[in-house]
Amino acid sequence: MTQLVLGLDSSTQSISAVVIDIDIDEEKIIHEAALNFSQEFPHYQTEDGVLRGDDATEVHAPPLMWVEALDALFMQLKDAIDLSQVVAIGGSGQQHGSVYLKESVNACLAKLDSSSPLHVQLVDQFSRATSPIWMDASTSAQCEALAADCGGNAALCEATGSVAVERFTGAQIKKFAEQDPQAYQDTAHISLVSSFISSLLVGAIHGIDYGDATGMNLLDIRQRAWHDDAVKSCGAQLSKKLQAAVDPRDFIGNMSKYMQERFGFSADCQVLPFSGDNPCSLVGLGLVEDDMTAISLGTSDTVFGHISSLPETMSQWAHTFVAPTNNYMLLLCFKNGSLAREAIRQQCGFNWDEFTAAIEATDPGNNGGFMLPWFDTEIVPKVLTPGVHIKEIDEQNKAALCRGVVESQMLAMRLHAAEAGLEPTSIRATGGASQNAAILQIMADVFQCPVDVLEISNGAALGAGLRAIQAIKNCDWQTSVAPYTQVQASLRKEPRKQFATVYNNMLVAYTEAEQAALSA
Ligand code: ADP
Ligand code: XUL
Repeated sequence: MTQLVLGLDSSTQSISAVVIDIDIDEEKIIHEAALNFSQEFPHYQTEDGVLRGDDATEVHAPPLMWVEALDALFMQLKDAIDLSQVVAIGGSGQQHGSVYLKESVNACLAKLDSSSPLHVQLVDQFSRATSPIWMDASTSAQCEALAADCGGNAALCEATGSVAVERFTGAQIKKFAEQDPQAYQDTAHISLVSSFISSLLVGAIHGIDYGDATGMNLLDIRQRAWHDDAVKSCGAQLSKKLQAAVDPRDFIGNMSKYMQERFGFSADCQVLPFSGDNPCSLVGLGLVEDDMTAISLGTSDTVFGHISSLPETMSQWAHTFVAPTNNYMLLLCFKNGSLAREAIRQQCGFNWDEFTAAIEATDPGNNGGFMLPWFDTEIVPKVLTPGVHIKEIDEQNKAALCRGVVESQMLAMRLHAAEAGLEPTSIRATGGASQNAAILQIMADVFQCPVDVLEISNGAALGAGLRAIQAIKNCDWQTSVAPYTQVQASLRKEPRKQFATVYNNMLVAYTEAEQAALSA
């Protein structure tokens, strides 16, 4: 009998699914589907999936929209495939966003009527109508207090994997508890986007998985248990509202009766706790062993990789999350990614082909010219006042500016990734700018390791599905993910050894310039 696995991703703008056939000699993705929140569910009045208030730092989303979208996606999938063949489901959610539920939610989930959509029956179960999401930056005061309550940011980072961060859930809960104590008291359960959706599937609220829990500033990353001081700082009785965190590798239950009756799932279909989109993408890119690192060149650039043990000292630049393997992942986010490359391209009046030709017309090392590419405020390193510092580049020399911005970004990534404990021996590149071969060659030369590209459009949903395959087959991670995460051999960029010294020297100059700018 055909066995299918479903990978779901509830992201900021859409919910999507990949369906994988796991028959021994025929492993393949047989179906993909997606629904865009703002386009398909305009009655929630979101823009690109989010609600913005008068205060620009506050960004929320309506959790009921996610519920309606889940129901609609399953209705669509039911028409396209035989859902009774799905043996396991894994899922991913945008990280950090939190859902606030009343005591009655479990009773409601237990007696759902399969003739009626999920959102109609859940409408009264939220103690907070909207969910703060990862784009919310309104909690600086709470971050300061949380860090102070936990012995300072270095101690908090050592304990939970990250310094206090505005979008992380701890500070978001703390703000809610302070500003609306009655609604906080009426909240019996706090879920993340990920655990909320998997709770809907099994028909009962369950604990958050270790991976997404490390995006909250609340989990003791070593003990895999709530951190007493952090939890106390963020709200009264908080650990009760959270339940114990769960292992991302263990199924939490089977599809509920409602899901079976409404969509035709089998009673034997097992559900893994959903996790964050970044942990799931790690698996979707095939990064399940050490020394495997990915660089995503999107709006922001991110460097992330799998590590099997924690570094001696946790980097305050990086976020350390528990990975779906139950080991760890490091993630560094550079805000001035495509933003900086596009700013230089526009300043030069180039299209991408001209930008690429300009890079190719210049020499590696750019005759010593580079820049600190802080067109906007920066996360790594923390730069609050934007400013581009050009070093040894004639600003009329367009080609040197194009090479300069890319080389400088790669140097910054190499520098800070190494500080966090990531020294890649191979890199998998993804994101919009990874289609640019000249940029990939600079990456290979600066890091002095091969760079591969994967053709994956939805790494989070795929990774979620691969997590479920690993759990159902109970085989090693590499065997589970390798068939789906093959690199395109013809696109590989090899490092050119003759430029190793050039970039080692440049790294020293870059580091000194960065330190000087930060201490100015
Ligand atoms: P997001 O983070 O929003 O998902 P993407 O991964 O889709 O972003 O990347 C989009 C970015 O890719 C664009 O902003 C653009 O700067 C960049 N991009 C697209 N084509 C090229 C190219 N040929 N060379 C370099 N950058 C490119
Ligand atoms: C990671 C982060 C985002 C969200 C949304 O810390 O905030 O990547 O997970 O995708």
